[in-house]
Amino acid sequence: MEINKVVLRKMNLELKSPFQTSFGVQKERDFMIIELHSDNHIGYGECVASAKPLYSEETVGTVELMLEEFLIPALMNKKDIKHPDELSEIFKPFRRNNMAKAALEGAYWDLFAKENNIPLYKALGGTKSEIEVGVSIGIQKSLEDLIKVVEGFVDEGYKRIKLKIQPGYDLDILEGIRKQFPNIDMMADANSAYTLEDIDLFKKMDNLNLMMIEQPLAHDDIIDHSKLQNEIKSSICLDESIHSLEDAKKAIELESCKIINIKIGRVGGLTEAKKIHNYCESKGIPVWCGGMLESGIGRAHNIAISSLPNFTLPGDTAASSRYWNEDIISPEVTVQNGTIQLPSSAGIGYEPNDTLMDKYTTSIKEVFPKKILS
Ligand code: OSB
Ligand code: MG
Repeated sequence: MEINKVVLRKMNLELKSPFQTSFGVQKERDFMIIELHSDNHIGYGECVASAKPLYSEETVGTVELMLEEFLIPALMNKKDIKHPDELSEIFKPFRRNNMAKAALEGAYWDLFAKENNIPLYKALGGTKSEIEVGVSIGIQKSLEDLIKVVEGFVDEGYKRIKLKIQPGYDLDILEGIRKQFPNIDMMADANSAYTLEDIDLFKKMDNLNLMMIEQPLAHDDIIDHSKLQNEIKSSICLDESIHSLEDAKKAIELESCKIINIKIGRVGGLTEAKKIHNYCESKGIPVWCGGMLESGIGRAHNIAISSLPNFTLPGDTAASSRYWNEDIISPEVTVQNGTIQLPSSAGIGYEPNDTLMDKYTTSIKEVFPKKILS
């Protein structure tokens, strides 16, 4: 598979409504798209790093540097690649920077699937023809506002509602929603806002029939999560703490969680995501695919990986219309009765719209072949 051009685009999309978590408010999404060009096809990858290092240490700026100085040269210098699973080995000497690695690997997977004329989900070993999806709802000004937002998404058919929580906006809010919606599948996501001192708060949440509590404690912890999991009935799901198969193995061994949220960017790519999926399957740990407020390109990769059999819980891969006034792909991602149909065309299965891509591109550069300007 001959790659003859690599293009990096910085892009900006405005969210339909601000998204507030315990680590900040996002009104717009800055992200990067990688294009890998062959003679006949373009493979697309989205980098999920944000403008600021609040969810993880990576940013749009750090991924640009990593890609240009290390990852793209390493890929282009490797001549005899037969399968995209080899990319994670090529990138392994470079520590961390998982979102940068995942973006480039994702573009390669898309190109590989297109060259072989198969849908990406089949190239990954996916077995489902549709996936179930939930929605992640940011912190609102009041319980009344939140009830209205939840109602809208429940009416749209989403299979599970995730509520962001933070100290001072937690138990009362969850109780209020549970009272209003006694039968919905619901969960909470704290994005690391609590410590073990809050253990009584989590014990009280045991009465609310939550599907799980996502990442209650520190972003880099699995020890305190194990202590907490031991003390509460609700399942803990780890997000921020899991960066690799090794992390997943250790968290499961320590009983730090009963569920894992797999994000392709956080774990360094689709190949590592598959490995975590397979390991969790062997241990009876259900997984689901998290989201990072992706554009349609990143969303398409999330949909593809969610077709693997142990993605048994609804993911955060909501419809394009949940985030954007116009998404950059056609068709847009649509959700019917809380499900998304896997696209059947080759690669990611959604075509980036050139006009909209250009409209939301803030800068673009060809990084291979390197142009020497004298
Ligand atoms: O913790 O899952 C998270 C968005 C940005 C960063 C972290 C998270 C999230 C979400 C939204 O919860 C997921 C989505 O709808 O894309
Ligand atoms: Mg999360």
